[in-house]
Amino acid sequence: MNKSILLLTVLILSSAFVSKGWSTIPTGPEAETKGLFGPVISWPIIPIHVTLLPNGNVLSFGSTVAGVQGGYVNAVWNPSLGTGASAHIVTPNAIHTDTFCAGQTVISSTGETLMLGGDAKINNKRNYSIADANFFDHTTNVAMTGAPMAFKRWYPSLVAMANGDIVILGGRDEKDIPTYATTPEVFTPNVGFKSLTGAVSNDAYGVNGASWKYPRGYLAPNGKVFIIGHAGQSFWLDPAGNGSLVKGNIKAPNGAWSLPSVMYAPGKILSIRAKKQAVVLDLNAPTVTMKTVPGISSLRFWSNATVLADGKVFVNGGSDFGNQLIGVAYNTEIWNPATEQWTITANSTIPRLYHSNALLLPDATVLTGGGGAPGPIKNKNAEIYYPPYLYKNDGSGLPADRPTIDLAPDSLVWNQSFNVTYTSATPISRVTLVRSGSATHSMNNDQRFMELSFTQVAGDPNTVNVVGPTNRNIAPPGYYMMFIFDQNGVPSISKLIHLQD
Ligand SMILES: [Cu+2]
Repeated sequence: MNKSILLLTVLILSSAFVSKGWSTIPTGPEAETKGLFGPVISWPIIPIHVTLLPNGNVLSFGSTVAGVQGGYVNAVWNPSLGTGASAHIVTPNAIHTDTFCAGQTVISSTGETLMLGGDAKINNKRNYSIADANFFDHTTNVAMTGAPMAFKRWYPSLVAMANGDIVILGGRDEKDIPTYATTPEVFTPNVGFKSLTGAVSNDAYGVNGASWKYPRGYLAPNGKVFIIGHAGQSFWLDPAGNGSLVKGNIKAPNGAWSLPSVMYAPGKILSIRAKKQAVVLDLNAPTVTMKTVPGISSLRFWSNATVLADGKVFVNGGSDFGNQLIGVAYNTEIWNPATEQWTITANSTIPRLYHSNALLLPDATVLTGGGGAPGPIKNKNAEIYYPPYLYKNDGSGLPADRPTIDLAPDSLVWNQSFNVTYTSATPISRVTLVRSGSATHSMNNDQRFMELSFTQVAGDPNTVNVVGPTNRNIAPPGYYMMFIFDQNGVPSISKLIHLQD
């Protein structure tokens, strides 16, 4: 598309919204234990897919501005401009691909958001698959097309690897007489796609157990991809050469493709299963172990799980029946990895069901939003959740003073130590790193959390020396939010850091 036409379209689309100014942290009783949701925010589309971009903006896509299925536009929210309409822009998808129900992740080496697969309409019927590869550039807010994948994919998963490659799993290939993309592919930036013909499987990402629907794959400490199936069976995918796949030793309780799993610590996955069950899978030892932990409070089909700045896991949304307003979980809950216990937390205003989303933001809040297309309600809106760590521990319900990061590097290599200069009323108690997320369909397998060790710089009360990630299987290349915490456990706004070669 001609750039001047594009710019004009952007201006026209964005001028339809009126600014409401900056958001402020809401206050209220119990905020220090339950957190709070802010007011409902209008969104220019249904945010079916959301990604935190390298510049701290949030990309969303998946519906039209009318809230109808169809990823022909990309919406970009700039949180530093507040939550009003002027903080959003909408740009046309320049190559007219429908990215509805695609898979997406940020490519570390280019900063582009890779959007793979999606939807096609044939004879006025929707949900046919496409093999399109789109690249969204956050510096121009424009998506452009590249050479396609070998397979059409509707509902694929993308897994960022230690060398910067991206492994693509699953998705439906043909619709009328259904076939599935049972051959994984590897995308190498600036090179292209390679099919893993040695790792074809109907069990791991094909017809069996609906395993083709956004397979839950995670880069593990051993450098391979661990897949926890919706039906419980685990798999190991090694993308080396032509790829190979073996069954894992673990079979988890039956789950659902509408229930989330999250890598909340290096090599550790909290997985929500059917019947409110939860398990922790530990991939750190040569043999994976599984531990049953206390379950969630309700069934929560189409809930989302988000690792917070402090390593706790926030679960929001869902209902007792998939995409129905029956047993809606307005409440939320936080899982503490230290105690493995859940705490019921604040209520949202809006049900968050199918095609809803959650994403940790650089200011340690959580963007929750979307739902619909199809669904009982069309949620062209979002709500920001403010976790308990943002509040004073004195019962006042007031926001706590936050430490601030004054100076930290923009990028890091592995095994690097670096200084962070800060302002805080009390000494720093923790430094954490959370990988920027890409979420859709109750899945956000890009997010990962780690604690960083640090020492106070001698004679300098405002500088800590931090040791960055040492292991690229635990911290693959990409964009990360670094938070510092004060003695009260209050996190700073993060510094976005690019971990790269
Ligand atoms: Cu979908």
